[in-house]
Amino acid sequence: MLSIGECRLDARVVDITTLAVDAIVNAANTSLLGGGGVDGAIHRAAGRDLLRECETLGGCATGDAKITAGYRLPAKHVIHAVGPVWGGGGHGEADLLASCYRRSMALARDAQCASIAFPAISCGVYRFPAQQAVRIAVSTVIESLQQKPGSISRAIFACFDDAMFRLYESELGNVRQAPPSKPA
Ligand code: AR6
Repeated sequence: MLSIGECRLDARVVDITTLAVDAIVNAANTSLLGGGGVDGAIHRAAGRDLLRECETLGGCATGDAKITAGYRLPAKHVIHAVGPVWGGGGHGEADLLASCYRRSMALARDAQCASIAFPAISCGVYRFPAQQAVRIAVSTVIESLQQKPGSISRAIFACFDDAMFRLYESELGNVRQAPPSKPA
């Protein structure tokens, strides 16, 4: 557990579709029309109405995100973020991944969410190296909280397996030991 201002951050091994938070983030693709991995699990759990709303959104650019209702999920909203496909690191992948977390935090704040849960965006089918992705996820969420704390008082990094959980725990531990300085 790490506290940044009024917000508590932690990592958990959990199926993100079971979390009763204000917003869960989906690792979507540019079509926003579903797929495998966490995207497939979210669409299955939310039901067809989620797909119907997604069909009205006109897709989403890589690095951006769009928000919908959560339908049959315990979460109130789904924030569909489109991570980059890893192509070796020379194609702006790190910036695009950071942008997903920044945009997701902004949409959650705009919707007055108090709690948000993230999967490890791009770390599955899109093959982003997990350790680097975890560093980007943690540092970008912290930066967003510091710059515009807004309504968010709880951020969860939902991990599908123990290996990913250990990476988040280690990164959150690094931040606890050397807290980032507040922006001026
Ligand atoms: N809860 C939490 N994490 C999960 C869950 C779950 N239920 N299921 C998988 N993960 P991926 P990507 C983890 O492949 O790499 C889809 O087809 C998983 O172990 O879901 O961004 C989309 O439509 C991994 O650590 O997303 C896109 O086409 C992480 O979530 C494409 O895959 C992300 O893995 C996006 O690929």
